[in-house]
Amino acid sequence: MTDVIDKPDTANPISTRKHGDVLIVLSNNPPVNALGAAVRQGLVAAIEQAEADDSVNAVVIACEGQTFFAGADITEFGKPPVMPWLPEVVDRIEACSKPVVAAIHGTALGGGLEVALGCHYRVALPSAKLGTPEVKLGLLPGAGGTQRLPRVAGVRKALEMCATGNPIGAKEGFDCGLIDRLIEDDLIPHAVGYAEEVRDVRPLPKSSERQYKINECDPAVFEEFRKENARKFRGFEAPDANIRAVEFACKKPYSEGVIEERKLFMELMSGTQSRAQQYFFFAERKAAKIENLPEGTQPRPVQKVGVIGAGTMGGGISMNFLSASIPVTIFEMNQEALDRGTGVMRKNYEATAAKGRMTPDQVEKAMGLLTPTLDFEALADCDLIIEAVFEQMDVKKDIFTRLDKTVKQGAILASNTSYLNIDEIAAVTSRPQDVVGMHFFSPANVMKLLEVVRGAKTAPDVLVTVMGLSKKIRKVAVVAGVCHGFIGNRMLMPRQVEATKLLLEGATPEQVDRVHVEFGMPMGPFQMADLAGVDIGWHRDPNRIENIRDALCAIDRWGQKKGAGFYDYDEKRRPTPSPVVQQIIEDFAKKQGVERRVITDDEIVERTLYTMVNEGAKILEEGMAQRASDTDVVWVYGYGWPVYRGGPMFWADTVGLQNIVDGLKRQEERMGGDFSFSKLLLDKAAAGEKFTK
Ligand code: T1G
Repeated sequence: MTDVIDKPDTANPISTRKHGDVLIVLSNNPPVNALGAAVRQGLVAAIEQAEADDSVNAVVIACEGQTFFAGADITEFGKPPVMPWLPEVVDRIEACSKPVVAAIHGTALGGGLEVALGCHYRVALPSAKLGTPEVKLGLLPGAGGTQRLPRVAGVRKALEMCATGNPIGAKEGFDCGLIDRLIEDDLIPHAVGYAEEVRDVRPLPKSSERQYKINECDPAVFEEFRKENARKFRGFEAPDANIRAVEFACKKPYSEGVIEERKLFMELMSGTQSRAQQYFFFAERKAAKIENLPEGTQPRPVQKVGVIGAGTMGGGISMNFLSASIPVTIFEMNQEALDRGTGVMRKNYEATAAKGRMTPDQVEKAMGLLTPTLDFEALADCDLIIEAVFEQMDVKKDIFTRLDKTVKQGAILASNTSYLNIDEIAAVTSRPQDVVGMHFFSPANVMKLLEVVRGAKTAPDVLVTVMGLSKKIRKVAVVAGVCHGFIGNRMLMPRQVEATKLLLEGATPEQVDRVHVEFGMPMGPFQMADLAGVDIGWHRDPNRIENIRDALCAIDRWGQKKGAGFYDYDEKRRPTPSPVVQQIIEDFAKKQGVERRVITDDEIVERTLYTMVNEGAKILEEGMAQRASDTDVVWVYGYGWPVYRGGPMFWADTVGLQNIVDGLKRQEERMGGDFSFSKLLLDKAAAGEKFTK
């Protein structure tokens, strides 16, 4: 859009100006032209102005700044509604007696796309994106989108956009009929030209009146779509509501469809899932903010990244930067390891290209930015070096000692450690202020979470640099303090401890895992152990058997990679309960004199998830996380906590902190009274407070 934007007048974000007989309606409501009350009022006023002015024969609606309207103003949700409602605004635009053209750039999302659908025509820059991401907020398009979109773009496209929330590009929009013309550049002048072309076309093409794309729809598409996405939509309410709304558009006239849409919208809006997903939308953005930084802290330039270790993590980490067009020098100790690592990276890229998500040229471009080396000195001129080697403190200390002697001053020295003490690592260097933790989650080129571990001496500009870089490499970064396991893994530990104790007391691995999967987790603790490797952190001495895990590892039951762990696996890695494991559990229980009993599903939730909440509260009270919502961001993006439950701390608020405390007190009795409560949790429960807003 135009480079220089007048200072926004937030009270009057909509301005109009005439170009010949075309009225240009412009929104200037940074940062994303959200359709707040003033914008809605301004749009209606502009349409009235166009109607009243006989010298106006057409209208163009466009936006200043980074994007066309990016949706309703989410900050207005839950507050008393201010007229006009968005559906009325969209209907008013469509009812205009003169053609209205939407000029789209950036991301026309949610209510923004609905405004565009209310227009008679839509033109867009090729770089523009169009979407209905309401489902990601636990909602559905509530301003006619579920009824207009299938009529314009077709039913299957509408289902995909509404139920998944994934945007499409302008070209795809043009191909399906959602966009009438792609404008290469100078969007507004060309949109005005388009408006001049269509000024006399009648009848005006109204999205709500188009029927042919509805009529050609095969009713079987709905069940097919549900089946195709059953796994992805499991546990969520909003996707099926979106499907039902679109289905309704195919059965009933528009006037009835919008009533059904409104009913479904209000049901979702009043539900816990939508509240959780709206909370999470802001939680994710809040995580990017670092509290109490010196004013004006600027990032250091990062033109070149070094990665030490070309194993699974080092390779995955490197791919994040290569995909963001940042050159990477990757160091290994021997050629065989280096070749294996770079080979895996290429294979991963080629697999992505095979799915059509990258072109072969992009693969070559990414791999072309990679410099494999056996020469440690080759890291000397990197601006950021990330160590991704064996999780052992002396190995890491040795590397950081070498880095300190080799790498230019001002470079950032990061460790990918998932548990170890960053301050201890920093202490072996002469530059602890340049040392930081960057804990990527495996597979590093896929998982979005990045824990940025702030050492006691980590400089503010190092943090600002890494947080900014994380956005560039499409990660969601959360700042963590230096403690064992930082945020995510530290909360994982008590969950695993309780899950294992439940086995001794009478639960089975499949029961514990089923409870977690029914809760909404992608897998339970024992499925996760088998996937990651039961032998992670094992002392490797088959004669030293102190717990169930030792017993499994001692007989080579290391998890999926060995075809057996807590479960037995067939050649397709399908799990079945193992009598061998059950016997091991019972033998251990007997040896430890544990009285086995029937364990209820509710107890499993209490024992595993309430203890996680308690640990999360300790993390907060120790200042190891900046805010409770950061903990939630870690667990949603790092471990697959169902976003429709907000995250462990949001969920605890919905359970009620006093109920959490009561559940933990029941546990304390079972344990003979030595449960370590978080003081913050006890205080908040006693005061009737919450962790999250
Ligand atoms: N309302 C209010 N604030 C919003 C907003 C919105 N819709 N979208 C973004 N912001 C804020 C955000 O909180 C952040 O604030 C700043 O803008 C920059 O955002 C009736 C009911 C548009 C792709 O779901 O996907 O329409 O942290 O960091 O990375 O059917 O924002 O700076 O204070 O994300 O460049 C549907 C949500 C709403 C779109 C830009 N629309 N937004 O990404 O910036 S529901 C959405 C986005 C609806 C109707 C229904 C992204 C973006 P702060 P950002 P970005």
